[in-house]
Amino acid sequence: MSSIDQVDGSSIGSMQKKSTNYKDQADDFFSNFLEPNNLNQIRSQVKQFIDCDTNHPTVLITSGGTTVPMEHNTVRFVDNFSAGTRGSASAEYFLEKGYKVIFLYRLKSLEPFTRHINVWQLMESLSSSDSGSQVGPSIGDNLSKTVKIYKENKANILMITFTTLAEYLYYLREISFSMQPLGPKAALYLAAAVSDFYIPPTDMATHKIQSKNGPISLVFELVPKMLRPLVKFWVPSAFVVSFKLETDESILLDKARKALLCYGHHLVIANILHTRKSQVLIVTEKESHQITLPNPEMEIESLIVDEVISRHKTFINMKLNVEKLI
Ligand code: 9Z3
Repeated sequence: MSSIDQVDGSSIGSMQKKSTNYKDQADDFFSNFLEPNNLNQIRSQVKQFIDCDTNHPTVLITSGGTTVPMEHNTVRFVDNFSAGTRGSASAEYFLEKGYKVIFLYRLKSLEPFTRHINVWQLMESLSSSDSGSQVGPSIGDNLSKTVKIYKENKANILMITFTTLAEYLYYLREISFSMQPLGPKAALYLAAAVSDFYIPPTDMATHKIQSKNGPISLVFELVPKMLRPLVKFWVPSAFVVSFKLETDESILLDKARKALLCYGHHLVIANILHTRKSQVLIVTEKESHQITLPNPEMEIESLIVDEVISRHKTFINMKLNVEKLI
C-alpha cells in the first residue's frame, strides 16, 4: 500500500493540515539519514548550471530505481525493475526541443546518448592494429550521429547519479531548492521509480546479516510522500509532472487523480508496467487522454515530451501574465 491510500483531500482545511504533516514527515525522514558527502558539491554544480541563464526553460528529470539497503555495511538491498529508459530517452527529446536538462539518475542505469551504443557490437565492429582502432561502417554511421548530437548538446545537460533512496531524496530536495530562481521556467519530470518502503537506519544491522541465525523478518516503514513538500515548499513556482505506475489497469486513473488532488502538482503520466513503452495516460485535474505509440520505429517518450512542453509553455505564459497584472 502506498501512503496516498491513507490520505483524503476532502477540504482545503484538511489539505493544509496534512501538508504540515507531510513536511514534518519529510523532515523526520531526512533526520534519520546522514547527508551525502557530496551534497555541497552538487549544490554548487546545479547553481552554476542554472545561474548562467535563469530565463532558460530547464527540466529536472529523475530516472531509474532506488535501492533500499538492508545493512549499514551494505551487502544486500531491495531494488526495483526500472532500467531508466523513460528518463534517458526523454532527456534527449527535451534537449532537442531546446531545454536545459538536469539528469538525476541511478548509477549504471541508462543514460542519454550512451544508451544507443551497444558495447559488444562496438567491440565486434572495431578493427585494431598497432596504429589504433577503426570502427566498421555498419556501426560507424549510427555512432557518428549519436556523437554529433551529444557534442551539440553536452553543455546543456548536467548529470548527477544516485544509488540509494536516501541519496535520491536528498539530491531531489537540494536540486529543487536550487531551481527556485528559474520561477515558472523550471519543470520537474519525476520518472524515477522510487521505493515506497525503507528500513530506518536505527533498525538496520551494522554488518552483513548472517544466515547461520536462520530465517529473517524485516519490517519496512512507509517512505513519506515527498511530492507535497516539493510542490509547496521546495520549488513552489515550478511546473511539476509525476509518473504513476501500476500493474492493475482498473485503479490507474483513480490513483493518478488522487495524486493530483493530494499533492497539488500539474500533471500525472500514468502507465502500466507491461505496456509502458507503447501507451500512457495523460492525466490532469480536468481531463485524461491516452497516448499510444503510432509505430514501433518511434519512442513514446518523444510524444510524452511534446505534450509536457506544450503544457509547460501554457503554464509559463499564464504565470507571466499574472505577474504583469500585479
Ligand atoms: C514511472 O512510472 C516510469 O514511467 C517507469 C519507467 C519507472 C515505469 P523504465 O525506467 O520505466 O523506462 O524501465 N515512474 C514512476 C514510478 C513511481 O515510482 N511512481 C510512484 C508511484 O507510482 C510515485 S508518484 O506511486
